[in-house]
Amino acid sequence: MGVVNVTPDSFSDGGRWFDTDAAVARGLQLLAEGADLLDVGGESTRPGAPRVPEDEELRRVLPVVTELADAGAVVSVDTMRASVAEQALEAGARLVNDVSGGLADPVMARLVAASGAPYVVMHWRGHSATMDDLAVYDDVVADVRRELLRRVDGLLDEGVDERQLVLDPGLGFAKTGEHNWALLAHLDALTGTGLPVLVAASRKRFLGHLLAGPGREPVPPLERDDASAAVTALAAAAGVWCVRVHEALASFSAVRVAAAWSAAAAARPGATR
Ligand code: PMM
Repeated sequence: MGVVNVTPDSFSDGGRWFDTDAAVARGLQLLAEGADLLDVGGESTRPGAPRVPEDEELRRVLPVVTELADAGAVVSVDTMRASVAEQALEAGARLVNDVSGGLADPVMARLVAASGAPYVVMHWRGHSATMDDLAVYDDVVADVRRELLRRVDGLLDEGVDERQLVLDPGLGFAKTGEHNWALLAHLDALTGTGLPVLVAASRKRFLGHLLAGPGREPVPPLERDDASAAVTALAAAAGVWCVRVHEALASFSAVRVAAAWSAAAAARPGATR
């Protein structure tokens, strides 16, 4: 899944694809580099970010969704608002990616149920303005799994079909770097549910800290792509369904390496996987 952020202020690529034509061109480039899906979003969720008004989010997202869908892309809309999801689906989007897992907008679950579209349910505890204060867990892997499965139950109660659901641990959303690493190292806690899993580590702050080393300023987002691709390889090997990334080419290669590796492991006589 290639990221098309139509925002002036995303931490990872803020402003680079803010204009409709630039965003569409970026989407087409990601497809050419191997992306299967394009995730179009109009609201930055970086820590501390204010909310974008609905009309502004629609103004950013709809023309880009329309043009990319018309060009044949499988488009996902990255939104917490049911109204935006609904109009994006009408404009040709085929997935809804909701970082709040339905918690930010009480209408979202019913909209998703009625649409039948695949729905990414991310682990979320609160809006960007406050989320860093909510990064408190007893056991982050068990807590995130339990809270996500509670969301799944809530969504099923509102008529969403289990086959629509994709789980996402929500790296960086009310999570410290240590929390993110624990979640990545224990992806089996989510893949073991039997639902498809999406991981979005690309260019996130914890990778910047890792590369800089202890006590140093994190390396800037545009220098985190190699580390992002390394996460893709390991996540793919761990059985995730999708990785959400800003650069498609290296992750496309990483996914192919992981697939060849797993196939060879399974092909050995007597192999159990
Ligand atoms: N992270 C961001 C935006 N959308 N969607 C999902 N499903 N999971 C995420 O972790 C996620 C997301 C923030 O990153 P960006 O500003 O680079 O888009």
